[in-house]
Amino acid sequence: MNDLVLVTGAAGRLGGFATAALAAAGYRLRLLDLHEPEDVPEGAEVLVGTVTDPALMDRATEGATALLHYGGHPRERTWEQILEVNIDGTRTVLEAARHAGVAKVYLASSNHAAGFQTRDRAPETGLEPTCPALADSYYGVSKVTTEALGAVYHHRFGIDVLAVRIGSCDEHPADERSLTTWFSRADHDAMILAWLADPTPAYRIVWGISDNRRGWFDLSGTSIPGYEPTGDSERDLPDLVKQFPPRDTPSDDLVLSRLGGSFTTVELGEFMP
Ligand code: 15L
Repeated sequence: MNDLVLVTGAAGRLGGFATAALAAAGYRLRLLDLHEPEDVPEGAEVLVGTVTDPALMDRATEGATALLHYGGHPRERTWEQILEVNIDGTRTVLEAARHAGVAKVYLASSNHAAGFQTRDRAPETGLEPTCPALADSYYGVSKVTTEALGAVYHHRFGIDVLAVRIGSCDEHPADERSLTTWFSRADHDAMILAWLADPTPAYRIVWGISDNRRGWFDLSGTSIPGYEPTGDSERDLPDLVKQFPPRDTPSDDLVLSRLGGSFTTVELGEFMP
């Protein structure tokens, strides 16, 4: 395969998942992060630096047909940090993509763009991926902004943009909430590969959440041809299920009833490890 894919945040967990999946599928890769990723597939090019650097982003996007943008702070930080890296950095990435003619851009949004959505107010058919953004933190605001920037760059310049409201993409989640928001690595990888193979440019916001029995999300129209989530935390995470068996009635604990969990209760701007 000759397509060159740029992955920002390649040294992080999700960037690492994407890198491995893309390498296995035969894509040529360019990886960018603040430091070199631990596992660099043979032949992949590595760039070390920040997504806030326009010159580096121009260099990074040159010749790329697609880019997956995971770079940025992964949890709550001060407003200044979020503004510089997650918000302004994302604009810099999209601007470079536009200049370089990158056709497809995947944006790692997050459930925290809508973290104040609650289970009891979700429709019977589940909360839709395009439900109103109710950010739960400065981090959540940056994800709303990421989605908004993606819309601008799709509608103005025709870039195919997929914004994924990712739940909890962790191979070994440890808390009860993750049984609801879990996104299996297999589903994460399958979504990327199906999206890359879809030739029709669109602007889409989708859930990055598996088909969990405990979920309260509408996963019916994933809108990516060839992708259907197959993970189910109840089946795939038996140890966690043993620790947190199903409840007869849903908990009204804020961390469990609000989509964003502990992000809705942490002090605004406080460092979340
Ligand atoms: C996120 O957006 C974070 O990046 C990740 O670390 C998890 O906290 C996840 O959300 C989640 O809500 O579980």
